[in-house]
Amino acid sequence: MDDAPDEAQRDAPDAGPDDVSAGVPVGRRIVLSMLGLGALGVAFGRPIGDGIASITRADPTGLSQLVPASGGFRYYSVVSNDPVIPPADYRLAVSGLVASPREFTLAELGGLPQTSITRDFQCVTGWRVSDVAWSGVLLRDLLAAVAPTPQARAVAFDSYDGEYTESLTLEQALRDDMLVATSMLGAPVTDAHGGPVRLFVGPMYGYKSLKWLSGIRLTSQVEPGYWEVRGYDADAWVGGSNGRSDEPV
Ligand SMILES: Nc1nc2c(c(=O)[nH]1)N[C@H]1C(S)=C(S)[C@@H](COP(=O)(O)O)O[C@H]1N2
Ligand SMILES: [Mo]
Repeated sequence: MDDAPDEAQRDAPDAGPDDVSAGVPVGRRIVLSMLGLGALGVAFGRPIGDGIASITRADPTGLSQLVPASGGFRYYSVVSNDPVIPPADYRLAVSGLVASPREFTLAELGGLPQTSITRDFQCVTGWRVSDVAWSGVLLRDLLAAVAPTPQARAVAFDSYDGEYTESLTLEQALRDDMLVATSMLGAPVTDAHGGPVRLFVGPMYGYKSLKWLSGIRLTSQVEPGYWEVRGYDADAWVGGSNGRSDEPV
């Protein structure tokens, strides 16, 4: 998985701890993020539109890399204050084009059929973690519980961080490698990794796997997600999108 310097610098669902070595303080990077693409285009001396602004922040504590449970993952967030959701307070709202909209508690998710998947996890910027174990509820089992209407063609996902969004076509969402994950790396999903519940979109780049999942909405068409409105592919197949040639996962 080579990661050309060019790619690493210009991009986006990245900017993990490596950015710290560039010597740009976190506060400064957040300011740049607010200025948007133009500012970064200038900062990196590139034409606007050539790359996509990146502004996931580094873990300010620097601790995430030291936590063994991180297992090679880098830590990403587009907000500066990540949600911390006590498991007892967690709710997942499923709404939109469904016959039976409802909310699920964590216990209710645990009462649905459980599925485990082990697969490599690949970020579009090049890093990959081998054989990551996930478990939770298959998205299609959850959707079956709310009965999408015939008008439903896509699924939109919202995060408790209030910023990040993702989406899938309904056809993609019904695959057997799309998980509403409550466990990752053999333990409950940690706060940093988007717990208590995050999405795991098996065959696609990491940016599809939204953290701190708050809502699932059935829609009539795909709503481009956070990184997709910033130029990344909505159909983010590993090795078959974003101009990359990674080995599929
Ligand atoms: N809410 C939210 N989900 C997110 C992101 C994010 O910034 N915010 N980053 C995405 C990207 S680009 C990747 S590679 C993975 C990283 O997961 P991790 O932070 O658990 O390593 O989360 C994805 N889900
Ligand atoms: Mo990513």
